[in-house]
Amino acid sequence: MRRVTLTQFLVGRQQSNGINADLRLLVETIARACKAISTRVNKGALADGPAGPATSNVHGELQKKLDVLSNEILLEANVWGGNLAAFASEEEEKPVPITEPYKRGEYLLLIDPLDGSSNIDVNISVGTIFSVLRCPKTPEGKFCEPEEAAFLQPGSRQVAAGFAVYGPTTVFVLSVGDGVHAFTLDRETYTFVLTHPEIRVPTETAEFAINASNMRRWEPPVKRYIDECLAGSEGPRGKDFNMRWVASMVADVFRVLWRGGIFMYPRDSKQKEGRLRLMYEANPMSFIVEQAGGAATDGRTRILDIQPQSLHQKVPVILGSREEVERVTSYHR
Ligand code: AFP
Repeated sequence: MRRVTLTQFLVGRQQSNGINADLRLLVETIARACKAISTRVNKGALADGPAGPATSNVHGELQKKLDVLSNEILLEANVWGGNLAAFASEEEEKPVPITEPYKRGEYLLLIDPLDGSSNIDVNISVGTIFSVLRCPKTPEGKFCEPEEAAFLQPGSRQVAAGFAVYGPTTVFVLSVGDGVHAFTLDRETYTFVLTHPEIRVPTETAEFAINASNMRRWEPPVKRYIDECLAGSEGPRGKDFNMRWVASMVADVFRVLWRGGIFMYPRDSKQKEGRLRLMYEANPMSFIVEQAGGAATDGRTRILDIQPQSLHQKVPVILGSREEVERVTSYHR
């Protein structure tokens, strides 16, 4: 099969008017930054110089140096292209507007620079998640000031989204609104090569992903769904289920995309809005899963329909094989 690189794929989408040059440059720049992050992640403890002062992010979470470095790599890569109005990140309290001497463009980029970072020290896959929106315009047609309010758009307004998984291979998963495609990093040529075109989430599954240690805190519909899975072939589902939980959303979601499954981080009596962030975790992953034929709700509402209230708000997440998500959502109703 002829190898198609990410650049060739994007040029093809541009020529068929699926995307414009600015969006193509944005995706290529993000992918290039992910290559740099992948190289740094793969060095692991070999790369750490003298232990620098640990810092904490806006949520008070201890930032491992790689979180901070990944955020810097993505910001520096995207500041000069003239295609972004501003940049929002899990690691930045406020959006970072593009300022002089750089030119602003029409897009807003939101990222989780290093998702799953608590897994770094134990050599488990981590990744980068990104979401692209358009900067809103005033009635006169001028771009709005790219402050927090400009970002608070429902996930259905995303023009592109995706994620990288830094695992046994580095995979770059992308949708520009016409399906989901994954590219594997060829470390000999250092290029992303199309390896998983037109990914479709299997509608049925026998595999669920949830952090079962929270079981005592779940709401009844979630408890009912998981109990039925655990009852297996003797229970109402009439088949046995398997469980996986990597605790890196990028790894769990890639598995769901490729072999089916349901991924759940529901609200519970302790984490009342769940744990995952709407704008740069749930929305991009929900966009990808829906583009691959799956479904994503917060238990009651389609995630992409949620009107955000703040940049770092959390949301319960139930996503994956459409039949399973619809079952869990029906239990909530
Ligand atoms: P970290 O980035 O703090 O490791 O959190 C990862 C994450 O946001 C998401 O990637 C996982 O699905 C989820 O949290 C794991 O949460 P638990 O540690 O509660 O299982």
